[in-house]
Amino acid sequence: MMTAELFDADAGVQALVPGALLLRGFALAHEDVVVAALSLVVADAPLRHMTTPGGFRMSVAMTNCGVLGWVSDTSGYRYDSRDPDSGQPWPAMPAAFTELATSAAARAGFDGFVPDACLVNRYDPGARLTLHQDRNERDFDAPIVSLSLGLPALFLFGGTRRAERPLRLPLRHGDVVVWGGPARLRYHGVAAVRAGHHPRIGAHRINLTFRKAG
Ligand code: MD6
Ligand code: FE
Repeated sequence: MMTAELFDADAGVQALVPGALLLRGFALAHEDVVVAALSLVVADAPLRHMTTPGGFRMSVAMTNCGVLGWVSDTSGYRYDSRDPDSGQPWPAMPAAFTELATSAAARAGFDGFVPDACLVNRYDPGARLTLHQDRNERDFDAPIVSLSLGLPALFLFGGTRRAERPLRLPLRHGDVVVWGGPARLRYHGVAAVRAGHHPRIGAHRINLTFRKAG
C-alpha cells in the first residue's frame, strides 16, 4: 500500500496545455490530514445544492472555507465572506489545505500562491458540471489549484471559446490540477459521475478548488 502511494506520488507532472498541469497523486501523501480537515469544514458549513442564476438546482452540492466563498443564487454568482445559510463567516481555511495548495502551485511554477477561498464540490452519482469559465475572481494572475478525492471523474478541458471541443481527462483520488497563466480562462466542466464506492470517501466524488478570489 505504502509503496503504491509513494509510486503514485512520484508519477509526476503531466503538462496539459500551456499554464495547466496535472500532478498525479500529489495529495496522497497528505490524504489523512486533508480528509480530516474536510470533515470539520463540512460539519461547520454543510454541503448544499445552490440555485443557478436561471433558477435551477445545481446537481453538485457545494460549500466553502476560507475568507471568501463562492455562492450562486437567482441574483448571480459571486464571492461572499458569509455562508448565506447560516449568516456566519465561512470556516477558516485549514492549514493543511493552504500547504497543499501552495506546494502544488509552486510545483507547477506558480510561486507564492496563497488561496483565500476553497470551494468544496460534492458529486453524487449522475451529478455533473457544465462547461464554464472561472471568472468571478478579482484578478486572473493567480492560478487555481484543484484537488480530486473519491470516485473518479472525467474532467472536460476546453479552449477559450465554449465551442472548442474539450479534452477528456480522467481524474482520480489524490490528483491535483493546477491551472493558470494562459490557461486561466479556459472552459472546463465535469462529465456525469458514475456510481461506485471509494474506500476512503464513499459513494461520491469531492473536488476542492483553491483560489485567490479577493
Ligand atoms: C471539479 N472544477 O473538478 C470542478 N475550475 O469538480 C472546476 O470547475 C475547476 O477543477 C477551475 C480550475 C480547476 C477546476
Ligand atoms: Fe471551474
